[in-house]
Amino acid sequence: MKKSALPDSFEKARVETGIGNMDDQNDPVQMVLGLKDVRKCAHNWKTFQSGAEPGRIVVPSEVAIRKIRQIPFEVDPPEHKDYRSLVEPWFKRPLEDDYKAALTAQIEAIVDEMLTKDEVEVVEDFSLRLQSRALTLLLNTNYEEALTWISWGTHVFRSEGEALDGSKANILYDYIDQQINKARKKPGADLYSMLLSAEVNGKKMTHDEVKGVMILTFAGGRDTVINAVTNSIAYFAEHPESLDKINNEPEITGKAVEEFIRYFSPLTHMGRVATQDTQVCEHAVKADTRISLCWASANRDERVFENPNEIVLDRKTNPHVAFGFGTHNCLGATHARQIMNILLATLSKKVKSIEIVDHKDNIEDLDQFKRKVGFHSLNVKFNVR
Ligand code: EMZ
Repeated sequence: MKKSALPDSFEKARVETGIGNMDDQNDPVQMVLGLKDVRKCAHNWKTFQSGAEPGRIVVPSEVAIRKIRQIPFEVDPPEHKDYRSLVEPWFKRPLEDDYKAALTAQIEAIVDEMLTKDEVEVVEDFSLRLQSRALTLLLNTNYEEALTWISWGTHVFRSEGEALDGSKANILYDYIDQQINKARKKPGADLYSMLLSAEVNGKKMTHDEVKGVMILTFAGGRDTVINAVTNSIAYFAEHPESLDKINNEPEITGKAVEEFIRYFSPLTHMGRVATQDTQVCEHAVKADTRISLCWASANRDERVFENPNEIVLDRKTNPHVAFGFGTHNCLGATHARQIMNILLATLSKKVKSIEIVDHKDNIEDLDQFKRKVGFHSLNVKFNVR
């Protein structure tokens, strides 16, 4: 098997029952595996809520390390909409020309730097730095802040080998407190200041509400973006003809981005809490228990995708749910797509081939399922075009 392959761990369960079961810190999860069922449950926010105890809809649950509600992600309609419409225009800024130009400059610089090295460890030296620097654009904050964020490593709530790490989470929370207080004293053009000056339903947001938006911004797009970027590099290493194809047919770049994101599905699943006794795929779901919407499985659903386990760069119809589905679809998707678009364009323009020297897989433990999500480390050599 190719090193860049991410096998579908859910096929058997999806085909046989449509449901997978996992225990998570004694709060079990029934995983919904088929695309149609995932969509149906995502749509049904009254029965499957996001506004449960903070941290509980995340799998693994973050209730032990987080008391603050992430906003708008852990809020249900109708309040959800008030927050979402406030932050939405800000998170669409990646479509603006200035933003694109700045992001392109960042990505070209880091690719150029990689081309001068004998060997690169992609996760730390490339993806983490790229993600952190790009985040300064999303927050509209100083470029130097990226150095602090890089020092936190690839996940803000987890350290290597540990599921969840409360003391690590506290570093993020303290940092955000400080930044909010700074912005309150001296407002600027950054996201903190925008949130502090905004009103939701005629009221200023509280410190903890601003903090909730910021925690989501830092946590939601961290390991997900890092895995997407790293997995792209691994794929190109083993499919150099894809670099040529995108270079020769740049118009397919957008399609290739969607296909990578479908195949990688950087966020395996997201939970919901049932508000009443109900059923999914003829399985009973009791009130106050959890289900998860398994994007990674849905994106390999053989009833929807032809050759689901293959990357087809210019796949025609691609109704993937890697960014979620319905009211809560990913707020950071515009930024993530822009990163991937520019990354693919830059690599295909500048890089001829990539050699994998060494690698260590990152396998997510989902109880009865083990899923490769990317790499703990990936050593490569970039060759200039
Ligand atoms: C949460 C989640 C959001 C969670 C869209 O995903 O991402 C996870 O990586 C975080 O741990 O807190 O933000």
